[in-house]
Amino acid sequence: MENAMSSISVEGFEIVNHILTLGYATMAAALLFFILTRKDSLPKYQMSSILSVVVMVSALLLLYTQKISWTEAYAFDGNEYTVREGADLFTNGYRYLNWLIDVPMLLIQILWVAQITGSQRTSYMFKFSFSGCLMILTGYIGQFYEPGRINEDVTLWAVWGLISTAFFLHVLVLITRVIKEGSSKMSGGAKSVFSAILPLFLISWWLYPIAYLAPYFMTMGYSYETTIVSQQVIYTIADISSKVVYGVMLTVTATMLSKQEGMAESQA
Ligand code: RET
Repeated sequence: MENAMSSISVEGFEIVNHILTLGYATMAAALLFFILTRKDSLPKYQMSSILSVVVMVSALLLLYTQKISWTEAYAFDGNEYTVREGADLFTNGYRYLNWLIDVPMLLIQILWVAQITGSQRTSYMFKFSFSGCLMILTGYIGQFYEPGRINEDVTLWAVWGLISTAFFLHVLVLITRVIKEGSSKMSGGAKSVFSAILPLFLISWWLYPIAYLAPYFMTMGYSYETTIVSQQVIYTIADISSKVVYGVMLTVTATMLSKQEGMAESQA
């Protein structure tokens, strides 16, 4: 395990480096998009854009940290990349802590576009934050024991992963309800775009538990390199879809709703 864990080919190293850079560059570009398009919708929808801005700033900083953690963990030995003596190990731990901020924000921002208001909104905000945060915290504990780490413990890794999945299922039930309720109040283009958020959500959010499982492939004979490279690629695809594409779809829906509700071009 020691040896297998300490080397990565030039291609593998570069793919991770490039994909992490793509990740934070996308967040930076999207940050500008959400700031610049906020006023294209009526004030009652603008909280969705504001929360996207919060998510972008936190993800931008985290993915940058993640890239630095990657480049500092390995050194080129003229042939391949090996773990640098005395360096901090590369870790996904920062990601989990970033999700602690982003997950509640992403879940809550949709409530404004779905036009869920008053005490119903407060109740969803509480439930989303509760289950979202517990899903992340239990998964964070579990990832310390993933196969291939120094203190690997497959049982603990699986048990915490399953507890986290129970909270995840609760989140999925709630978000399905919110999207159905929201789209039932809409018509035309806004309804189509808003309804399409459900499949996007289901696919992109399931990628995270799949990435959590990636280290298990090592016990099935895949190399450390294949595992870690595929894990980082999956995380980046998931991050771009669950934060940026999702946020853009909410913005587009809000803009269309605002037009239908009589917001003139000149007001935008
Ligand atoms: C964990 C642990 C294993 C089981 C499950 C998980 C789910 C994670 C999810 C994360 C979503 C993160 C998002 C971040 C955006 O910034 C914690 C990996 C079910 C669904 C959307």
